[in-house]
Amino acid sequence: MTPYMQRVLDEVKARNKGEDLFIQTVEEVFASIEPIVAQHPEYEKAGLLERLCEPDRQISFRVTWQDDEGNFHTNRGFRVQFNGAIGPYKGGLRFHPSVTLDTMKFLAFEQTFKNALTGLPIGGGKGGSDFDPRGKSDNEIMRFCQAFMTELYRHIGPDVDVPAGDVGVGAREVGFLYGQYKRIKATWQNGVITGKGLSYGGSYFRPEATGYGAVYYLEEVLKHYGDTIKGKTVAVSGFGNVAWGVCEKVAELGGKVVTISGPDGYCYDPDGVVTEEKIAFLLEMRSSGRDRAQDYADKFGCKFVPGAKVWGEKVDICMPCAYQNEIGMKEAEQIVANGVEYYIEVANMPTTNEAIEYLKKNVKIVAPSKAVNAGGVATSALEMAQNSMRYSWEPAEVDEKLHLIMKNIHDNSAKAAEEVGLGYDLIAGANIAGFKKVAEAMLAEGVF
Ligand code: 2IT
Repeated sequence: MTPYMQRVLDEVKARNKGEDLFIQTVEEVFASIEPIVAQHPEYEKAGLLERLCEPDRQISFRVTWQDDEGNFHTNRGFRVQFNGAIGPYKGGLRFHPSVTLDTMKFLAFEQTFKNALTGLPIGGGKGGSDFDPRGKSDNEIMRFCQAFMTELYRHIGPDVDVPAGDVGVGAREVGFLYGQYKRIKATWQNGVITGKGLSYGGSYFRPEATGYGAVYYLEEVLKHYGDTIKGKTVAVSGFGNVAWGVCEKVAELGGKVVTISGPDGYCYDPDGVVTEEKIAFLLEMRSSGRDRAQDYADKFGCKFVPGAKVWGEKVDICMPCAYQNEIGMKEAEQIVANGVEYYIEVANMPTTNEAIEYLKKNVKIVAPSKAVNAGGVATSALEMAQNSMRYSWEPAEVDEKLHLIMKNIHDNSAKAAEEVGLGYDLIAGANIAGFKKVAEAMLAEGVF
């Protein structure tokens, strides 16, 4: 790390004490961009890294809602608008009891580089709440979403900040959130949230986009090694929107996902999550609000291991689709011992920095989530484009665009690492390519 980078990192640590997730992402990005920062003394003159590591603004607000018994509950809501250099802030909303400002900042920082990588004009933001959707009725979810949007609406807009879903926020929640925004503003402003239903301005393939995009990216990686997905076994964690899309696309291409998981444990299905019935059941599990993986094992009669993670199973490819830091050293060692070749992150920051370093040395290739899962937000940007045009592309057109975007993300990342002599390093490449674009825009726009 250059002395300038070290100084900024020290400042970041001092200023964000206790925000370990955020510091982890800054360290991860800094570890990759050194060769570029070293080549550009103008970054230091313009105080660029200092500005890059401080959110443009972070909003925290009270959300009070009423449950079905008439009791009132208060949660905390957030929106972090991290970097708007290349476009309106864009990023999902996460509803999960573990959400803190730290969670929002790490996700918004990641989002800044991810969004830059898509090649589309979107800045980085993230939001959410420590609300726990588990076990809540539809009406409770609706009242919470309405209360949340009653504050959030004043901070967003089609040219300002465009939220979407993330963990705990799917089609149902987006509908309630958007309905409340429209009620308050009394205008259509249909770019204002993405992941909308097809009947009110959503895009084809947005629900599938994160999972499909991840598999399109995986295909490019396999191509690099002269390999294909046919006949490969894949371990996936989680069973939400992202895992679902991965299962479906992997099956379509002749591979099979053999694990899914939830907070209660994991399922091992040697026949694969490949049939239409099994894939559709994942959606039912998500909409049931039970947050329970065992339902799959009960239904399809396969192995369920309570309280454990999927990473002890022997597979060819690992694609973590659940949650941050679910893979530490212990899991990484299992993965290596099982002879896994391709470690493809899908969830945001699923791997600790220590485990990443170890995996990089011991598996064929590690691909970073900010590139692999960028198909979700990229398709959100396609939704914004269609909304602005008052037009809707056919499903095949959207899928083709998503496919091309994922190929470009892979190729641009590979090239960015190659150019600084790092070879086929997809982590460094993604960080460098994303950073270069944001840095160029920040320099061009002057210091503010
Ligand atoms: O992490 C992510 O990229 C998302 N949750 C999707 C963000 C978006 O705006 O579609």
